[in-house]
Parts: sequence; structure tokens; C-alpha cells
Amino acid sequence: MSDCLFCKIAAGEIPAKKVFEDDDVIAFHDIHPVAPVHFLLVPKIHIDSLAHATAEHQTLLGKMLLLTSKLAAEQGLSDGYRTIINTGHGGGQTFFHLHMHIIGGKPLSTNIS
Ligand code: D5M
Repeated sequence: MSDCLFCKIAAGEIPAKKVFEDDDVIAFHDIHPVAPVHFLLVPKIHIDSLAHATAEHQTLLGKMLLLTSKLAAEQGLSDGYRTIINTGHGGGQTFFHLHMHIIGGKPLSTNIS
């Protein structure tokens, strides 16, 4: 996806404040943080959104979910954190490359609307 910002970050073509990287995923601080800790976990392959993921992505998605606790701990989120995947325009997604927000470092409302 030549026009995709997160593909370019994953390829190292656009700089980001990196939190973690391996062959499958990259994590970096969100440019517009909504909490003291706010980073994005992004698969390196282009998937438009969670709604576009298929069974072939099952291992990758599981890996991403399980990685959140390790990365959150490394970012000092010992008291917990929130994961959000905005999906589609109606779900508030603005960048159409699947990504998970990991947010914490302040008390978060129990209201998730
Ligand atoms: O979230 C998209 C998120 O991507 C939003 O919180 C801002 C963030 N963003 C946009 N550009 C950058 C760069 N260049 N670095 C880091 N973070 C960025 P969504 O769920 O699609 O609304």
C-alpha cells in the first residue's frame, strides 16, 4: 500500500517514536496521545481494518493481543491499560491500516462510549 502511513512507518520510511519492533509488528507512540502513555501496535503487513482480517491473520492477531501486556508493562502501566481497535468510519477509524491503541497512565473512565 504505497500511500499508507503505517506501512511507511513499518518500513522505516517515516520516523516514529518506536516502542517495539520484530518481523511481524511495530509499536510506536501515538502522535496525538490521549493519556500519559498512548502507543499504537501495528502489524507490518497491510490489513485495512479488523473487519478486513481473515483466518490467515489469526496467529498475528493473537500475537498482538498477547504482546500488549508485555509492552504495557515495559511502559510502566503496572496498574492496567486499555486496548482499542477502531474499525471503519463508524468505529472512529481514521487511518486505514489495522492498529491497536494501548492507553494508560491515568485513571480511565469506565464509560467506553
Ligand atoms: O487512530 C489513528 C491514530 O494514529 C491517531 O490517534 C493519531 C495517530 N497518528 C497519526 N499519524 C501518526 C504518526 N505519524 N505517528 C504516530 N501516530 C500517528 P484511529 O484509530 O485510526 O482513529
